[in-house]
Amino acid sequence: MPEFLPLEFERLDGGEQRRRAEEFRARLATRRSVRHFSAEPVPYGLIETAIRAAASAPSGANQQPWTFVVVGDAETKRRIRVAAEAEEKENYERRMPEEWLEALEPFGTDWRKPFLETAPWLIVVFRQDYGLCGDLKVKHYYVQESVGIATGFLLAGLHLAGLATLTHTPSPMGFLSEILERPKNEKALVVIPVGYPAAGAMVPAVGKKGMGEVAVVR
Ligand code: IYR
Repeated sequence: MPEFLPLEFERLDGGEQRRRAEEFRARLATRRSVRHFSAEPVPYGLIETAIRAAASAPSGANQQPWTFVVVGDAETKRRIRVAAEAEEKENYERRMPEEWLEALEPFGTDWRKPFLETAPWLIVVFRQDYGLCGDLKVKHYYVQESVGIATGFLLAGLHLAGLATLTHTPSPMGFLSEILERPKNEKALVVIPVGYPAAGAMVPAVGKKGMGEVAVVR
C-alpha cells in the first residue's frame, strides 16, 4: 500500500505572492554565464547547500537519477582542463561545422578553458541512465528531463548565494568518467565552474527574448 502524508503548504496572500514572484524573477534576471573567474576561495558549505537544493528537484518516479561530483583539488582540475581543451581543440578546429562556429561568434569562445583551473570549484553533473543494485540494473525514467530540472535548481541556488557559474559542455565527456572514476551507469552532462568573477570580468552583449516571444496564452 502506498503511504501518504499531509502536504505542507503555505497559502500566501496575493500581495506576498506577487512580491516573492517578482523578487525571484528580478534576482534570476541578473544571472549571467561567466567565463572569467577569480581564484578567491568559496566555502564548501555554499556548494553543499546549493546541491541540497538541486537534489530536492522533482524526478521521474522520484528516482533522483543524478550525482553531483564536486572538484576542488588543483591537480584534478588541471587534469580536467587538459582533457577538455584537447577535445575542444578538435571541436573548434575540425569537428564543429561553420554554422555552429557562427552561432558561437557573439560569445568569443575558443578551445582554451582556463576557468576549469581558476574557478575554486567545479561541479560535474552526472545522469544515472539506470540504477545499479549490486549487479542488477534498475530502469530509470525521464533521466534527461529530471537532471535538467535539478541542474536548473543548482544554477539558481548558486546564483542566489552570490556565486558566478558557467554551464560548460566539453564534448565528448567520456574523460570525466575516467578522471572522476564514475561507475558505468553514469554519464557526465555538464561541468559547472563556480566561484567569484574575475575583477573587471566582461560578459557578451546578449539579452533574453521578450515575453511575447517566449509565452503564448490561449
Ligand atoms: N562546448 C564548447 C562550445 C560551445 C557550445 C555552445 I551550444 C555554447 O553555448 C558555448 C560553447 C565550449 O565550451 O567552448
